[in-house]
Amino acid sequence: MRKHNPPSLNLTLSIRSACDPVNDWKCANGRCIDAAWRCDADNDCGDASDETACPTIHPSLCSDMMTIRDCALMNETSHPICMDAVEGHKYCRKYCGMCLVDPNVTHP
Ligand SMILES: [Ca+2]
Repeated sequence: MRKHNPPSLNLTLSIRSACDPVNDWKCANGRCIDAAWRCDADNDCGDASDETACPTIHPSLCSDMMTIRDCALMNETSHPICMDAVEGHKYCRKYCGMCLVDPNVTHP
């Protein structure tokens, strides 16, 4: 039997009206994005609201070398990665928020 393509794709699927409270972040324009996309230096909302009111970490200090699970594990060791602002934000860019709860963390 020959496959056939659906007559049209529903392009509205990517614009959800309700954000998942756990996994999503709601843009100022109402769009929902993956919460991990907030403050990752990419304009994912379209209005850049996901890149406003971000932690005062210079984007150049951040990269995506570790997963959120990796970062969580690193924070559970005897030398939590979040106690070192440089390393923490270098390796856990998308999860910088994980490292901003301790006021003793020093920033370069
Ligand atoms: Ca973003």
